Amino acid sequence: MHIIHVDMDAFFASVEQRDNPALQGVPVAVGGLPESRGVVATASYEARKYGVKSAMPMATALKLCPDLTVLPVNYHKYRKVSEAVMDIFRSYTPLIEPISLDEAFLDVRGSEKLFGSAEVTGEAIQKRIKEELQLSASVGIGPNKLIAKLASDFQKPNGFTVIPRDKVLDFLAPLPVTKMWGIGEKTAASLNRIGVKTIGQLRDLPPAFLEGKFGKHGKILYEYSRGEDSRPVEPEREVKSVGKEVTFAGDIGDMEELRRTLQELAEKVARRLRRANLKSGSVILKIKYPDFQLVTRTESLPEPTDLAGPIYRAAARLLAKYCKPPVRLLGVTCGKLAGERQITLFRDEQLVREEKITAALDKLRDRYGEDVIKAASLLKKDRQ
Ligand code: TTP
Ligand code: MG
Repeated sequence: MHIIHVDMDAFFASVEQRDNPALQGVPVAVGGLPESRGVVATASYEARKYGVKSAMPMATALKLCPDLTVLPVNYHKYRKVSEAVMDIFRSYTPLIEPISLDEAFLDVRGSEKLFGSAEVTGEAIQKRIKEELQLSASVGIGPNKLIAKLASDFQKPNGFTVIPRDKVLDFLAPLPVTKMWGIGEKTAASLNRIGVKTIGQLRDLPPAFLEGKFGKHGKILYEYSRGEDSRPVEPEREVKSVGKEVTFAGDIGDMEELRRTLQELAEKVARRLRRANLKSGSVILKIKYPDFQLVTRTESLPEPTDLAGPIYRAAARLLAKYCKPPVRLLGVTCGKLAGERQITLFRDEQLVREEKITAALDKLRDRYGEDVIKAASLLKKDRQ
C-alpha cells in the first residue's frame, strides 16, 4: 500500500472562492460565457447541488441554477496554484506523476523510512494543502494506481480513503463499472446489455468470455475488476518543446510552397501535442538560408493550443514578416508547453470548429494511418 492519489476538490472554482470571500458558500461555475456558447469547466459543490457539472453548456447551468456566479477561466492563476500543490508533493517523494493541473499519483515506497507510512504522508499532504494554500483535496491510498484513484474519488470533497490490499475486492464490488479505468460509454453500454452494472458483477464473468467480447481489452477488464494493476507511477519527463523541420532537396524561393510546407509541419507538430496531451503557448519559426545562416523568430499565442490552425497561422505570419527566400530549411517548433484538459473553452468560433474537425480527423488517423486525410490545401498540392 504505497500509492497515493491526490485530487483537488472543485479545483478552479475553489481557487476563485478562496480569492474572493463573497463567493464562499455560494454556487459558482468557472468556464466559458453563456453568450458565446461556453461550457462549464467546473462548478463549486454548492452549484453541483443544482445539477451543474463539467462540460455542460453554461446556458444550461444558468437555467438549472439562476443564482449561479459565472467566472472566466484563469489558467495562469490555476497553473501557479497547481505548481504550489506539486511542490508540496515533491517534498515527500520525487516519484510524482501529475495527471492534470489538479491531480497526481505519488509512489511513496522509498520515502516511508523518512516520512512514515503512506497514510501519514497522505494526511500530512492534505493538511499542508489546507494550511498553506487554503484549499481542500481528496486523498486516496491503495496498493496500486487503479485503487488509489478510485479511493480519492470515493468520499469527495475533503475525502481520505485508505484501501489496504485485503479490502480491495470488497471495495470494488459495489462500484458501478463506469467508475473503472478503461471503461468508456461504449464498453459500459455493452456490459449493461448483459446485466453487468457493478465491478463485482464484472468480476464474475469468465475470462474467456471477456476476451471473446472485448479482445485484448477483456484481459485488462479481468485484471482491473480484481484490483490488479501493475502500471508504475511515471514521473514527469519534462518536455520543453515539440518541433519538426524539413530540409529541402533544392532551395525554395516560392512563398506559396513555403506556406504549404509550414502547414504540413504545423499539422505534424499539433498532432504530436495532442498525442502527448500538451498545449503550446508559443510558436517558433526556424529558417536556414542557402548560406547556412540560421534565423529563429517567435510568436506568442493568445491561448494555449494543440490545433494545427493557430500554429500554422502564427508560423505563416512570422514567415511573411521575416523570411527572405530562397530557403534551405524550414522548421516549426511549439514551446511554452503545458498539459491541459481537452475541453472547448474557446470563445473563438473558428477554433471551436477546428477543434471538432481535428477530433474527427484524429479518430480516422488513429484507425487508418496518418495519411488517410490531409488538410484541403495539402490535397490541392497533391493534385497539382
Ligand atoms: P476534476 O478534478 O475532474 O474536477 P474538480 O477538481 O473541479 O472537481 P472534483 O472535486 O470532482 O475533483 O478537474 C480538475 C479541473 O480541471 C477542474 O477544476 C476544471 C478542469 N476541468 C475542465 O476544464 N473540464 C472538464 O471537463 C473537467 C472534468 C475538468
Ligand atoms: Mg479535482
